[in-house]
Amino acid sequence: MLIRRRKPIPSSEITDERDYLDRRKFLGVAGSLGLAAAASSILAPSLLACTPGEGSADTLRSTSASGLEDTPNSWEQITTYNNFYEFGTDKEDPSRNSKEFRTRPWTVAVEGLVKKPAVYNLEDLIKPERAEERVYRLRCVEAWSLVIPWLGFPLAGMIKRLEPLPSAKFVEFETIYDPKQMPGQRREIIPWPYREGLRMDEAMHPLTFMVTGLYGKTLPNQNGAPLRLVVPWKYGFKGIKSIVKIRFVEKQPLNSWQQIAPDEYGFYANVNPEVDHPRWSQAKERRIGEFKRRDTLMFNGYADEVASLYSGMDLRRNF
Ligand SMILES: Nc1nc2c(c(=O)[nH]1)N[C@H]1C(S)=C(S)[C@@H](COP(=O)(O)O)O[C@H]1N2
Ligand SMILES: [Mo]
Repeated sequence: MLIRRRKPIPSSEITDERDYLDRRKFLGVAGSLGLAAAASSILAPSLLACTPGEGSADTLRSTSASGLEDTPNSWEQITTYNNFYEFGTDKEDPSRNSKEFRTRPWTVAVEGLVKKPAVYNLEDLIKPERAEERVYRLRCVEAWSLVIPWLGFPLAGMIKRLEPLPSAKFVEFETIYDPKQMPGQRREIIPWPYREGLRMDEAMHPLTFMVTGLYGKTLPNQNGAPLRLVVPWKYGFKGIKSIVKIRFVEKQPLNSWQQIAPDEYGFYANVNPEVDHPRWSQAKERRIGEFKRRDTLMFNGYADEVASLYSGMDLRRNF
């Protein structure tokens, strides 16, 4: 699971990545916030390379609190070491098998306890959102981690526009089911389609992010194009990819991994070094590209921002 084969890095990608890091260094801390706000359109993320912008106080707080001290992993690492079982279970499978995956046209069905249910064209759904960059740590339940410069927008704004009813206590997400395009779905690896869920206050938290890009570019298919969720204080499996359905519900939904192995995977899946997976410790992790293991941090290092969501809850029971 931790074996990583090194492949030659295409020169086009080296250039992009170095440009990106240089830009950050040159602009300093404020600069990367400028960069964060510079994407004037999610659908044309390349614009962000040349358009300066100003960062809001919001971006500033959440970005600086959320991983700027970490050096992002390389484009190569982020796009070839993936979990996306729809395209196979080996880490290299998603990058190999998702090349032809069609992400346009793309619709997202909004259903359930909400005032504006509809099948939205992706473009219409995300058009009102302002793109920004967030450098987040991703901690996989398999005890490895990556640092990823995502491009996207907070889920909260989108939810507000959709106007959930007061009875909506949770939000559920589904990945596309398309075995013709997704070889993994031709086998019963897990019950398809992949499902995830969040409590409404988790979904509305300012760190919770809908992702449409990576390193200032359009999201590669293997990372969950065209639209995926990222919840940085939770194990990576909460970050459902290639979303086609968002449903507002009253009762706590069942997520795929919980459905498969309820003793091993819970609904909350908050990163917690003190609660071991039944088959391995969660106390440490290996950052991809490093040899020495790091300590895993409570809530993946985002405790200051999110611990209050769980005050009074027994996090050993609600794992
Ligand atoms: N639809 C779907 N979403 C998924 C997965 C998956 O297999 N299918 N794997 C999850 C897991 S276990 C992790 S760690 C992250 C990995 O995201 P990345 O490949 O972009 O780093 O995606 C999550 N989202
Ligand atoms: Mo994971």
